[in-house]
Amino acid sequence: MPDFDVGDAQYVPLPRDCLRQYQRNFVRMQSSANETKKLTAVSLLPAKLREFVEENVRICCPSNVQVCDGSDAENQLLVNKLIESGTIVSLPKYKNCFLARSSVKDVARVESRTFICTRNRRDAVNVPRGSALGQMGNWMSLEQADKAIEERFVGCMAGRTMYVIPFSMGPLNSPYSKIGVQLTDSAYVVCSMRIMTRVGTEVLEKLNSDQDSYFVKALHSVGRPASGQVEHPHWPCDPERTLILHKPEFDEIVSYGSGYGGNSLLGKKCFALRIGSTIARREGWLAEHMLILGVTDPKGRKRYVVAAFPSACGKTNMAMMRPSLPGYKVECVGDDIVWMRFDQHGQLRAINPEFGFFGVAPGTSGSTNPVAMETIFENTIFTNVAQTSDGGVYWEGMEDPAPGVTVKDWLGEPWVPGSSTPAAHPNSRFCTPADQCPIIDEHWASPEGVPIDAILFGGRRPQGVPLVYEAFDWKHGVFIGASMKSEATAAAEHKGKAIMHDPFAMRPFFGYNFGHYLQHWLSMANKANVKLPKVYHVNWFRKDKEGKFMWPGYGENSRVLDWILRRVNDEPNTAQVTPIGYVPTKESFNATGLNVDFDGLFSVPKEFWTEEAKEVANFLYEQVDQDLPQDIQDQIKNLIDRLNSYQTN
Ligand code: OXD
Ligand code: MN
Repeated sequence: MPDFDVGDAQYVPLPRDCLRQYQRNFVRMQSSANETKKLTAVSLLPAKLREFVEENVRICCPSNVQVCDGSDAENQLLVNKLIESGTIVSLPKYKNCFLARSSVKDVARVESRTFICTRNRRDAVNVPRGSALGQMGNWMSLEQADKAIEERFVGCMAGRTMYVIPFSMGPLNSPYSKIGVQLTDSAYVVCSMRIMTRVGTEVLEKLNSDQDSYFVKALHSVGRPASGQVEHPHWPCDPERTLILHKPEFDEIVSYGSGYGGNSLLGKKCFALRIGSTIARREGWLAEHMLILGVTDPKGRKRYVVAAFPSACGKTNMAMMRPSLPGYKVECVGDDIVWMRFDQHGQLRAINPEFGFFGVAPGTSGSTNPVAMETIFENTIFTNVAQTSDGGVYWEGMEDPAPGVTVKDWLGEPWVPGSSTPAAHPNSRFCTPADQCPIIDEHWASPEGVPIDAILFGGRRPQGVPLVYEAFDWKHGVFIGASMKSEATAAAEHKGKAIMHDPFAMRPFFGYNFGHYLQHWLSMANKANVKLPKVYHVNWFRKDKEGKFMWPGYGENSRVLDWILRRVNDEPNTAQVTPIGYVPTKESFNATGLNVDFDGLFSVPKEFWTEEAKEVANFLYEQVDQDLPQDIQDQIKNLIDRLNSYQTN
């Protein structure tokens, strides 16, 4: 049984002249190629790419095909078109910034409609024990996927332009990078992909020069409701039939029905994480949901760390941190995704495969993330934030608008401070070029990546979890990643604040069976002569008995980085052993000038952890069952044993 019944959704009737229309297009493509001999003429595309385009033109029946060259001129034409159609409005308060309002039914990633499609279910997802429901991804058979695609895509682009977006994940000159081509009928997606990835003719040139012209195939349509009723003409979508499919065996992505974020900007979650993790497994590296930052201490020693937090848990804030500790400097390499591998010297190296930031807007302010506020008011597409009458944007957390300035909420309705509904949607976003970040690291686009010395895992844990602790070794670190949990956020369709398991912050992004993924992480230790980085768990969100946050967070998190650097630099007397890992000694953690409850922040309550260990063990045994690696089973046992003999005072 597939995880989702694609059902007998009505077929969208094939426009009668679809095939004829395709033939006309084809003739036009040929003649335009002859006239211009442009790299972007369909008939001059590398053979495999041309085949991919033509096959989908035949299915989707667009009235036009445009191969994107990534130029400013092309972008300007698309922006004009989007303004004309009412999809975006210009924000004259800033330079080259725009606001889009999506359909209310298309505001976040839809995890329940996201599938990994393989011949064998067990290749794609962990197979839970008994009748338990799988929590880490959904599987669909290849046959079901093909049926679902046919039901949705035939004729779906009639009357629209099909854009062909050649893009690179990672710098074009990096051996770690990969090329993708996205076909889409959304100009908004083209403009956003141009911010988030490296788009253009250089990618086509690379494809042309490569022997096998390898690229990941990504097909996207905002769709067309079967009823024919497009509810929100400025933002066509088909929420009833939205599907996001991945076929790792073919390195293919097919996304239908949504124009929003990770559902439609296919370089990001679909390619860089889901398909990326399957490629990484094949090739022996890691594709992860992590930020990358460089941190320099007062002695001028620089280290790079990566950190995995679930969506909307502050990765962007951390990646752009302004350290409160004097003499420290943080520089940003990336805020969401990392591709990393051990080099020939055994050093773990990472690249940021993205080119922009797709950050959550609400909560971003001069006090929480001043660097982001210096980054995002140029060349940015905002989506679902509120709009001010002086041509700017507004969201929760931002300074109140100046007197006399009025606000329209994300739905375009008048809004005043203190209203019962939010001004901006909780998952509203800014899409902004990374190189505008004033603290972008000088090596952020280095083809060889940056050397990584520490891996952090973290989540929103109101109870029981210390501010920071260190794994005893690599295997224990992998177990800590597997045990990650966090309060649900607005980045996907979940409601409320339930604490959810989110192993490695990858729960929505695994491209293959989580048990195999654990084995892959464990196998890094078997590579010859590798320098395994230290692994940490951090939690900025612990609350006291009154429900108040115990840690100020943001720039003060530099104190945690300071301790991590001491550990990485092998400073003596910096750690004490607890059953869950090493926590800082009081002397080694710089809390000078802060009024915090050190003992409370670092306590490891026996009762809480005994429950936690049981719950994590149940989760892992139930979810991963036969594929749970022996090393992880041993880690569970070791933790329980350590807790049993734990004496608290
Ligand atoms: C994101 C997410 O958009 O994780 O980065 O949802
Ligand atoms: Mn993310």
